[in-house]
Amino acid sequence: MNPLLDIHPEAAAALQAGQPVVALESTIITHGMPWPQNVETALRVEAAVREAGAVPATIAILGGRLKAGLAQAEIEQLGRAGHAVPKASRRDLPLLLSTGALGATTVATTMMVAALAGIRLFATGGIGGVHRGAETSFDISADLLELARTPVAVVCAGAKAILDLRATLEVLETHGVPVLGYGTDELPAFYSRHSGLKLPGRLDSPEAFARALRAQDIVAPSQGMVVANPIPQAHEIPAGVIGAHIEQALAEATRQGVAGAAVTPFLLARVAELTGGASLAANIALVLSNARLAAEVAVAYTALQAPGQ
Ligand code: PSU
Ligand code: MN
Repeated sequence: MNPLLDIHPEAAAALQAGQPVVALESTIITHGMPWPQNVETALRVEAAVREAGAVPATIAILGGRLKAGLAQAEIEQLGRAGHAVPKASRRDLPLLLSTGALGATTVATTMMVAALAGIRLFATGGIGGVHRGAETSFDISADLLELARTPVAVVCAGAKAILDLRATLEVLETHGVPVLGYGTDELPAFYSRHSGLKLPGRLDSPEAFARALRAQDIVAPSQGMVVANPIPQAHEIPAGVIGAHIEQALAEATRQGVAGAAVTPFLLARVAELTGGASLAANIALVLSNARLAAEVAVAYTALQAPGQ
């Protein structure tokens, strides 16, 4: 057992018994959505995982400890504090853990903690990626490098079009990370189902993803996977509608000199403001859909691990 890790008793019991567990991140709570929708959504996402037959484990840093599985009061504490909670990516862990601080885990650090706890599936909204203009800013999310070295599958709706999606796919390819579409061979673009970018493959059922994970366990046991699940049709915002708002948010970020870890939260908050409630409703719908799919894959994956399989 890792000396800095606390696994919630319910998740620990499920892992011990070989039952399905799904990790969830906390930066989406503190920096990805406004209060109180962030807390409502985090609790609904946990309920969606349970309904599909798995145990949720929301991950964060509390009091200098890595937490896999939070109490409802802890989720509320993070959600109310919002942007006041430090965003914790891989490079931030030594500082936050040694000073006893609170930290909201990104995709990268949620993967790290999930792997330490023995959790193979993780559901979120979108991953970080290569930012537009990265050829001069060098702004490439640590999420991509984590996917290359940590064996956790991230179920997401692709990456937001605030990023350079083509370059994001290229970096994932360079690092050997499988990006597989659920019922699609095109990278979903978060709010929109289509990006025009072809994926190397598609799979059409949770069982098919479970078999791919099992194959990866054998052939590349230290790598992650992106399970790209398009936003449900009814909640889609077409690229043509969201595009202008993204352009405006990007221009404001450049003008105001926003840099480093502040870039993603700035753009997410600005796009949400500019689209009114529409983008938030879409965001909530896709996270719930990803949570359900992650739980279904986790159920199928643990069935494959059962003795005699
Ligand atoms: N993309 C979203 N919503 C989010 C994030 C990304 O659509 O909430 C968050 C995730 O926690 C992701 C992080 O890991 O932003 C990426 O930040 P950065 O680009 O600074 O690595
Ligand atoms: Mn960055």
